[in-house]
Amino acid sequence: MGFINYEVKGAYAVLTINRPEALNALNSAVLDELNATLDAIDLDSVRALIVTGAGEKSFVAGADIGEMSNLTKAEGEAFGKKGNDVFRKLETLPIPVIAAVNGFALGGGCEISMSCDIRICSDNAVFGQPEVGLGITPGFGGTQRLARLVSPGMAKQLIYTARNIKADEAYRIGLVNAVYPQEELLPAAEKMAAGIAMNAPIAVRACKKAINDGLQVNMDEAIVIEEKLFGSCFETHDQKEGMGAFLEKRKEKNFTNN
Ligand code: CO8
Repeated sequence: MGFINYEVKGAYAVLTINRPEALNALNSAVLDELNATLDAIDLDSVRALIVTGAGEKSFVAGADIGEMSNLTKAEGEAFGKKGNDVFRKLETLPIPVIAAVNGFALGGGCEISMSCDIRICSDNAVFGQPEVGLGITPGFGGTQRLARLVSPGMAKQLIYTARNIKADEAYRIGLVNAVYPQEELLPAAEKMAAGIAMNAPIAVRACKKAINDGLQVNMDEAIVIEEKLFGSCFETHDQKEGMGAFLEKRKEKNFTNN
């Protein structure tokens, strides 16, 4: 282990991709370690996750171009699957994930941020899908998630032109929710994570699942997904605690994820 730092801070955790000598580019070893770190998260105690990059220059500058440069077609497809499997694990992690994008988020870096539930960034952040300039397509979900997050036309423009965009444009097109000075980014992410962690985890997780699963189907099916998850919250400790606290005019709540 050495490419991923993982620190639990009370009810949330901070996962830092740590390969600063290559601007945190994702090679196979980084992806393997990221995968193992996600598997090891204690979901009984951690209620939100922040993903960021080491240093003040780069979040993740993409997949490792050196490692990819001599791949065969089959190896290229396998490398794409490797990244997609890890990113999908991140996307479907039961707890909310906040990407604190602290600089370059290019190619696989933009793609990993899009696998998170929420993106906020520093004012020096740069987003882009430069792959067509390298002779490949985005391969870690970029063609799919960018088109779902911003308009399909904007996604196509960014991907076909391989043009990088700065933080203010990423904010304008809805790719990030907020932009902060570098030194305020992590504190803002931690404040958001702590705020999420104060709410009933059972309900927060059900909301994540309802939104993610519901977006994949038509509205008739989507509202049934919501109904079932809504119903699943009842008779739980957290539902009784949340409603009990309101009825008793009590501020403190003891949510247990049960
Ligand atoms: N891969 C490998 N090494 C990298 C990468 C990368 N993506 N990005 C930066 N580095 C390395 C540089 O080679 C350099 O190493 P060294 O010091 O040994 O020469 C070091 O990081 C510092 O980088 P620079 O000197 O280039 O720093 P600059 O400040 O001059 O430039 C940039 C910063 C603009 C971010 C520049 O490094 C750059 O353009 N990087 C590449 C960005 C890019 O094209 N990313 C997309 C890669 S493709 C991709 O992500 C596809 C994902 C899907 C894969 C699917 C597989 C099939």
